Amino acid sequence: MAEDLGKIAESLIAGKVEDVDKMTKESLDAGVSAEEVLNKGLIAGMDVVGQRFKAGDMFIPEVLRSAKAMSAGMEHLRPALAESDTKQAGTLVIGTVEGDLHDIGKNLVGMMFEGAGFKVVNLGIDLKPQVFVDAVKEHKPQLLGMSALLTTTMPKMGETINALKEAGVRDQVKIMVGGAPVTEEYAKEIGADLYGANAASSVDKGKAALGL
Ligand code: B1M
Repeated sequence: MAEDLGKIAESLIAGKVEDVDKMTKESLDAGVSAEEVLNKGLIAGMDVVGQRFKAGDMFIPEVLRSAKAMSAGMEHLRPALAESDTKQAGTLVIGTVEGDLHDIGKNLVGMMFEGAGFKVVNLGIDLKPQVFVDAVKEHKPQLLGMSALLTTTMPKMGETINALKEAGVRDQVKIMVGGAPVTEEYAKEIGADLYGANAASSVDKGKAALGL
């Protein structure tokens, strides 16, 4: 079975969307857990894509195919990851900050929160601070999550927190930030309440912060 997960990773690296789609479903049907398919198949493949992209061995069109393959696989995991006995632990509003188009990690975090019984409002990508402010006013979430994958877009998280303060709604929510370049120290520096290193630990931290 480990071989099959390796094949999912290889197909993801090669950008074979249909193969990843099919093999992910087959693995789940064969009884492999969603967490294993995610970590040993999809994320393992995307880690390699990241390394090759950095090294200049892969280019944007190829990375986009791999991202599409990852999203196709994740859709099969959604029901398992979002399966929950707990109803309505609270509401999470989540989005990727302005200037940033990366959404795979943010979507994964959202799915995991769904699995923990949260109502999740996924705002999308490239979001101006005002969009987060409006969403807090509209949805009155207990948690607000911001994702940034680029060092150049990380400061937008701090700008958004300032916009929430100016709008007088900062104290209504716990703010969680995350994404590959974000650190615990950075989260503190910009005045976020919580830092999420990965999807699973983000859920644990979010629940603990709300006393759940
Ligand atoms: Co981009 N990209 N990319 N990219 N891309 C990175 C981030 C990069 C590290 C690649 C590299 O050089 N090694 C690099 C950033 C360098 C930096 O700033 N330090 C980079 C670059 C440079 C760029 C462009 C600038 C390239 C260019 O145009 N020259 C460009 C920018 C576009 C833009 O946003 N304006 C760009 C474009 C793209 C694509 C569009 C091609 C594609 C994104 C497609 C999509 O998302 N739909 C893409 C991809 C796929 C990547 C890599 C390869 C993979 C990201 C990913 O999905 N990882 C990435 C390399 C890497 O990260 N190693 C890279 C899998 C995902 C599950 O992990 O997103 O880290 P991740 O999420 C994790 C945690 O971070 C955390 O939990 C998740 C699950 O465990 N987490 C949170 C994330 N958000 C959270 C929020 C939370 C809590 C936890 O609370 C709210």
